[in-house]
Amino acid sequence: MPSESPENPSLAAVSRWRRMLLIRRFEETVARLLAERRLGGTTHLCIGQEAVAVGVCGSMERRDQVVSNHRGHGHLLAKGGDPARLLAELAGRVAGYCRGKGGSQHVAVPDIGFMGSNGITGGGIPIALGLALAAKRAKDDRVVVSMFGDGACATGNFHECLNMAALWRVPLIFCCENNLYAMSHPAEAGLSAGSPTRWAASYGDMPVETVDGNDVEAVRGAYLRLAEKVRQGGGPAFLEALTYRLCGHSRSDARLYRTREEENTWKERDPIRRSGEALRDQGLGEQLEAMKESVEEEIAAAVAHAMASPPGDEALARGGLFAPEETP
Ligand SMILES: Cc1ncc(C[n+]2csc(CCOP(=O)(O)OP(=O)(O)O)c2C)c(N)n1
Repeated sequence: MPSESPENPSLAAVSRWRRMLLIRRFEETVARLLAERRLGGTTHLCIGQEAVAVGVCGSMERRDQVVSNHRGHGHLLAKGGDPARLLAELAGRVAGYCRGKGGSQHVAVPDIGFMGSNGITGGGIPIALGLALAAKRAKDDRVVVSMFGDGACATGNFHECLNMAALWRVPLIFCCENNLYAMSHPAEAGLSAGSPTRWAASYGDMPVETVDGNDVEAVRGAYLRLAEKVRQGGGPAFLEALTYRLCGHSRSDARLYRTREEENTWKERDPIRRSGEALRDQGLGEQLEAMKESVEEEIAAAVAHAMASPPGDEALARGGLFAPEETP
């Protein structure tokens, strides 16, 4: 994969396209493995929302930290995660990032600044606030990002944390992936302010941007603008990315709350297709074809690696529950 270099913006854009495709194929593979009962439980896929993951998490510095939500596979992979270790985690195998004990909803990779997915709607927001306060106290120029959906904006956590972040002026970017629904509940019926940004703008003088969340370059641009302000000590910022989940909320969702026509309108705006068309217009079609093949290979290798790893045993399940006692 070409490295992202400011001297070669086209290659960097191709690299972002590849990361989005990797996330899409990863999620499709998870859906298939669930259907084949090779994975257990359920999971929440981010098909259609890849441009937000890559535009935000893929634009963060390695030392920056992100706290994710229940729809977090794309966030982790965009932050530099390895699909093989994430898939092993989902499958409950010891080769997983948390030795298979975290699964989809509680996977964390602090080494790359992925500070955890979270099964509680809005549950990651206070964790991100705490990390941002720690960053401020440490006086480093780390930025923390909190990823959540429109549904999370109706929680107490959201409002308490926006208030405190504005008061304490911590280096935190609130990123709302507004995919128009919280499970089956339309965002317009759940947010009395009409939009999350109207609320956000009322907390201190927080800079707020709304961006087309299906345009990876636009998301990246908006994120970088806000990150610069935040890193320079300007206090928190708020980014709303308008997007759409092209799949069901979770495994058992028959999507009765929305029409197929609406879905088709959003399929036309598929972020991977859009970005691919723009890159082909720039004469980069050949590179994209090569990337497609390498993504298929990477995913096949991830499945082989994950499934070859053994599941944890009872000793593993009982271990790591308590911090080691400190000797005085
Ligand atoms: C406190 C809490 N209430 C309810 C749920 C059940 N639940 C799981 S996902 C979800 C919807 C979240 O919607 P949103 O924040 O918009 O994210 P999206 O699923 O659209 O990505 C709900 C209500 C939960 N996990 N936690």
